[in-house]
This record gives sequence, structure tokens and C-alpha cells, in this order.
Amino acid sequence: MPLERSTIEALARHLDSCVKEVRDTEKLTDQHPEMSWEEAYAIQEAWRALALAEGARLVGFKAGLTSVAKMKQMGVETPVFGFLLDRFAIAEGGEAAAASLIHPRIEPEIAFVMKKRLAGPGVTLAQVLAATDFVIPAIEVIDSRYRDFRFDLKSVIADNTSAARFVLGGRARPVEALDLRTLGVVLSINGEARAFGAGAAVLGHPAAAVAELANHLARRGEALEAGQVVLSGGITEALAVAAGDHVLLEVAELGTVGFRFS
Ligand code: OOG
Ligand code: MG
Repeated sequence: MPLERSTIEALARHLDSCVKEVRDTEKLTDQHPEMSWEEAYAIQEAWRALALAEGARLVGFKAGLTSVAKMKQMGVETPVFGFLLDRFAIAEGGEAAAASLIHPRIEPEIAFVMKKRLAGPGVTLAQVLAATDFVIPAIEVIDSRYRDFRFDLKSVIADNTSAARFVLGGRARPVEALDLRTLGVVLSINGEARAFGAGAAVLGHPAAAVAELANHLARRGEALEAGQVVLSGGITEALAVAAGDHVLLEVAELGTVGFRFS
């Protein structure tokens, strides 16, 4: 039986309260095993509407589970997409309060900032490159609202793909000056290099994740807009972090970005 509109909105409010009260919950499909893909995204969208009604601003979107390392770590096989709000942003070199998060993990990513509107369907990698203003190093902080970070795809979609915080920094550069496939990344915690990879880990080319995202948005009547930020997905597995940790991402040709968990 399909989920009632009131149930979809109640589940969105439930996930929102988990964020605000910094507590975990069982994954939604435990109570609603019949949930469809459409309903999972409908919960995510109801959550977005709730945040926007509270005054939050939509600043962009994210693709997740776009690398084999991430798919293996989480035991799933397809990319997922979520939204980014202004309140997720951490200043480069700034701090994130560990006490405001449930069980944060960090991921090294390449962020795209759009120069032009990009609307699917049928968006290609070349169209993504042509519509991109610049790329910039990003660390995403994910924080699943689900107990022990365990979920299935529908539950994680409803949970806005674990989105929590992100930081952009280092050098912003136009894509034509770079080979994003061979761009190396090193993610360190407290000065120790802990995860390594290259852009090709993300669907062969990070811009392919942006194309998939644009095509996903088109199925929902939306598009990427000029100025929006896109996180293209973790290049390596995600690393757990705790209060006091200093995290730093180095990206070849694009410099470094970091922050501290206070
Ligand atoms: C889902 C979000 C994954 C990425 O970059 O792969 C993600 C999760 O692993 O909790 O943001
Ligand atoms: Mg991510």
C-alpha cells in the first residue's frame, strides 16, 4: 500500500528532529518495508520543503555512493542524490561542533560550481564541463541519522543521503585546465594521511556524477542552476572523526582545505 502524504511528511519531520536533537533512529524501511523509490525521494523532498519553510536556503546538490570504495563500504550498488543547504557549510579553516553531530564521517570530494543552468534529460559529461564555472576541493561530513550508519538505499535517500556539513576551499580552477580523472587526493586526520585516491574513482570521471545528478533532477522537474554547488561523491571510503580532530584534504593542483572538529 502506498504511503499516505501525512506519513511522508511525518517521516520527514522525524528525520529532521533526529538532526536537531542529535540522536539516531532505526532505518525507515524497518517500519515501512514497502516504501518505493518515489516515496523515498518524496520524504527527502518533504524534508527540504520543511527546511526552506524555516528559512534555510538551497545552495546546491550532492551525489553519493558514486565510487566503488563507497559502494563497498555501505553495501549498495547505485548512486543516490541529495540537497545542500546554506546551514551545512563550514568555513574553510573553521570549526564544526562534534556535539552537533551523531557519528560524523568525512569524505574527500571534488565540488563543481555551475556557471550555467544545466537541465536534463540526456545531460552528457561534456555538457557538464561546459556548464561548470570552476571545481574546488571539498570535504563532505556525512552523518547518517540511522543507528550504526546501517541502512538500505531507500532509507538513505529519505535521509537526504546522510548530508550534514561540507567545506569548500583551496584553489578554484576552471575544468578545462585540469584532468579530473588523474587528480590525486590525500585525506589526513591529525597529520596522518589516511585515505588516497584519484578523481576517476567517481564513475570514471567526477563530471559523470554531475551528469547523473542533472538527469535525476530532470526526472523530478528540476535542474542545476547557475551558482549552485555540486558535491560529486566521496572518492575514497569515509573516515570516522571525533572532537579534537584536525582534518585536511590535499588535492593535486587545487591546494588544500581543512577544518577542526571542536
Ligand atoms: C551515504 C552518502 C554517501 C558519498 O559521497 O558517497 C556520500 C552514506 O554513505 O552515508 O555522500
Ligand atoms: Mg559524499
